[in-house]
Amino acid sequence: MKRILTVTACAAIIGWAGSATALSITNGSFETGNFSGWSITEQWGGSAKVVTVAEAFKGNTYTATDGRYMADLTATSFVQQNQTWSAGESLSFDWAFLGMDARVPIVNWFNDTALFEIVGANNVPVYSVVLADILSTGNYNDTGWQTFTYTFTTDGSGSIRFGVQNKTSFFQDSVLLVDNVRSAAPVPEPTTMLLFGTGLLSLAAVGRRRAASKA
Ligand SMILES: [Ca+2]
Ligand SMILES: [Ca+2]
Repeated sequence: MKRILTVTACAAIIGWAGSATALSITNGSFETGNFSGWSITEQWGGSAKVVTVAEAFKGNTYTATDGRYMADLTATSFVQQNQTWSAGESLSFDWAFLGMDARVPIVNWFNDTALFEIVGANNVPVYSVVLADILSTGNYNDTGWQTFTYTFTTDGSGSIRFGVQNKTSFFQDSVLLVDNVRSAAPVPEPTTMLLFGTGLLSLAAVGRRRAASKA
């Protein structure tokens, strides 16, 4: 009987471990002071830096939302990190868009654009959202710090990617600040919780019997 209970407890623990979050963000707050754990793409004079302070066009000053450092992505540049994820997991991060350009109406020139993307294993974006652009923010305007949360709908692997694109010209480089990239654990499934609970009860039973036999 004791052996059966112990096996049940082990099975419960394995079941619990199997439901742990699969996302594992490395250096998501950039507190190493660099892009350790991230890969960088810089195009057309853009640059990706880790900084402690950034200034918007109209003079607003930005500092990190978590710790001391944050990512400063100046158009056109991206950073990305390989990840594996499970359906139901969530990813959150803080971001601010510092518009450094003026959009030309109708033709939409110079509409610098900040993006968050999920990139599939074949390096093709499977999800892409415009966090902000000059159109939504206003000429030479900045958004203040915002938080974005994305919930994965299927199991998968690939990369998470942040960046900002210069549009129409390579001048007046808008900036995307990112900090505190973090995962949120999925809600455990009821069957897992039941199994885990059964395991705890079994462990308690074994412990009680051991205590009784010693006494
Ligand atoms: Ca940070
Ligand atoms: Ca620009």
